[in-house]
Amino acid sequence: MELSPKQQVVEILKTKQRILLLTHKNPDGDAIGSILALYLSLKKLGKDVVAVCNDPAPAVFEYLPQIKEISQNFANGRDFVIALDVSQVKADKVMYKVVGDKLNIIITPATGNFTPEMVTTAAGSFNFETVVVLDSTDLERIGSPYDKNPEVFYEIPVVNIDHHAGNDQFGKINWVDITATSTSEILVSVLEALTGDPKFIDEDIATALLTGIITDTNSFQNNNTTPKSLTVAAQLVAFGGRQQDIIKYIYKTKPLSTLRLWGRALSNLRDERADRFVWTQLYKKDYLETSAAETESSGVIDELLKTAAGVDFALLLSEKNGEVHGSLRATSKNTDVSAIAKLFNGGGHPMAAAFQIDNSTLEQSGAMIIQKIKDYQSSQAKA
Ligand SMILES: [Mn+2]
Repeated sequence: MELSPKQQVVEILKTKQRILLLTHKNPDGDAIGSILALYLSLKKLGKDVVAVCNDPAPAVFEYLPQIKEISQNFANGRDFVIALDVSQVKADKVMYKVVGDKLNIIITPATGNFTPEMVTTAAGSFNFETVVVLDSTDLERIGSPYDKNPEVFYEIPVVNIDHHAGNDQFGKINWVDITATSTSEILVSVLEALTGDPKFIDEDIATALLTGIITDTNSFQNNNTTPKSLTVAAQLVAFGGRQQDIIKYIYKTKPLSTLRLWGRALSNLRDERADRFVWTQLYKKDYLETSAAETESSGVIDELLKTAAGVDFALLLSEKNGEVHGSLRATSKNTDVSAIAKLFNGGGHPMAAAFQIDNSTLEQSGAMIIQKIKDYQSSQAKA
């Protein structure tokens, strides 16, 4: 009988010893929570595990234990090969000795002599036996760990664990559960099946998993919140998950740079009442002058702009990485903002969507974007 994806995931995690964990770039709470929880769990099971993310975790997640263990590259996971050309001179014996700070590899020739020109070095194969990719719809979203080492994804089996509907099933094993609120929620059942021990999840693992569930449901406020996610969250609190820490650090305190940046977003707010939306913009200089990171604008639309009364949706335009990024949030279920994102080749859900204009600035494309949306809104009003 064929194993289910869940059984296959459990089987591979049980049998493999050297495991690489990856998640998507610009990590959010679920990316950070799921990779850290699986990292801590596999360590606890005695595995050799390395966790890598393209970007460091945003400062807000500092309350998570061992967050610094997530590194930005996995160069260490590769063998280093010293190769000796034996076409002329054959080797008889090879031994090594550590002398002070040096590892000496001693090769005794059968006849003749070896010379330095016969030695070359090369990168060997990866030490990992499997790679687990968390919360990422496709391999490109991983960023540089994938871009710089694409061969690793052909050489060893890839396990894909995700909850996004658009996941392109890039793994050898794909566990994509679109009914789960978060990758962290899926991991709770992975860990149960892997360890068979209901007490395995300790306070630190529970706090990481709870971070993923709380952030992906926006503290159980989003309409993707399911009865199951509430049950799982309650379990994690029972296991010692520090829910109050999560709420305090993520929702109740903000760096001053974030407050300054949000202040700019609010003071730039424009009211397009006739076309039933509000919008604002953040220039590159707004980030620089407030010392805010590009990720710090992400909450302003959900926490403030979306609360605007008397409109269908809110739009935030921001200059990031040489691109103009647009985030859209509907204020009611009667509006589908993914249709607006599609005007600019973006996408998302009816309540939350996004798009991106590559190689552009607000000065170049801001007016065009607003005009196109106004035209769309008035055509909808007539229809
Ligand atoms: Mn997620």
